[in-house]
Amino acid sequence: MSFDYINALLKKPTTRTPIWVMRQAGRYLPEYRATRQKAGDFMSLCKNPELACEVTMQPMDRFDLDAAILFSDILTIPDAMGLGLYFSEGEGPKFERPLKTLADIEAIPSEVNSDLAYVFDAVSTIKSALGDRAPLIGFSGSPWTLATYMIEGGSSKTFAKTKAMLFNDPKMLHLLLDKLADSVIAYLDQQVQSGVDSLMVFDTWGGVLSKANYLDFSLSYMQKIVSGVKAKHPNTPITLFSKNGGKHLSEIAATGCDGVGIDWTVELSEVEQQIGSKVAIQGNLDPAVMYATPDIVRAEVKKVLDQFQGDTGHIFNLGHGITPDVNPENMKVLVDAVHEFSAK
Ligand code: 1CP
Repeated sequence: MSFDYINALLKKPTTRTPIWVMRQAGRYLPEYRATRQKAGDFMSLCKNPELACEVTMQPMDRFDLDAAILFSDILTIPDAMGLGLYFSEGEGPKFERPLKTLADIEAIPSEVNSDLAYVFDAVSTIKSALGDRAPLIGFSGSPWTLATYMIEGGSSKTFAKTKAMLFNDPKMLHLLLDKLADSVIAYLDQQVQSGVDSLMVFDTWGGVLSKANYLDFSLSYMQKIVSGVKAKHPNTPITLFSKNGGKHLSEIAATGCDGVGIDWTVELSEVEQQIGSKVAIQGNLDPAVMYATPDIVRAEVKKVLDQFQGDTGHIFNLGHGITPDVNPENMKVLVDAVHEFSAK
């Protein structure tokens, strides 16, 4: 099978610009909300391969998307490490036992695949449902982004505890990040063995670090992941996405990854000039455009497409996830506009 999404990642010819959307299976879809209700809570949905498959397929059935993404979460690894993940309504993820001491970090295992069998089962279930309709994207969080949740005990605005550890006891943080990198490598390896066609690493919080600390505490571990996974699966494309990482794109592109995700705070044309000869670029429509009228959505899509000069190597996406209060009709407008304007 030849897929535009995979071809674009490998900078091979495509029939048109492929598109998928971060959080394409999610709360903006009424059918997602119904399945989530049926599951009881969010983690029960993730842990049920049939239901995870059902929600993965919902946006594929509604829209002409060029890739599906495994329905799961980046916090499955910390959950499997025993931190006690739960989702409180409207408050996002929380951990019952956040990491506080060196002993806590020494105690966590560096490979948790045996407790993540539900993820690998979901991958094979989704692959059978997808058939050759579209490729399947597997993913994990970056070690730095996972560490912030594990140390803060949930979402954060200041990252106070994680940054205190970074400055007070960098060795301790490095120990955690190294263990997380090993567990991510094993996790992504098993996702590929279970059938995913490409991989993405979400570094949602890399952009809150200074340049030097970004390279030391975030990018170096993503580099370890790219090298570790490529050693086993040289032909599986890997995309790295550091939100707010616009100042580090050359360094990201030098890791040996195939694709670089960008948010909407950088100009696609400038990014293409900077790294477009080395890697494919994924992005970068402002997710807030999805609140505008259909005509404006189409016009904004055209602006993004017009910035990209090459024949291939662009994967259209929003610069971050689609938000829960977007009208699903606009998703159809978005996907169809990308295909219409980029058809060769
Ligand atoms: O209430 C609900 O139904 C839960 C909302 C939700 C959803 C739909 C969460 C909780 N996770 C997900 C699915 C999810 N998460 C996917 C599925 C596939 C798809 O894209 O369709 C993916 C890839 C993720 C990845 C994820 N989870 C990231 C990285 C990407 C990003 O958005 O930056 C992060 C940071 C998380 C943590 C998380 N899980 C859920 C929420 C609300 C959050 C964010 C919390 C925060 O802002 O700190």
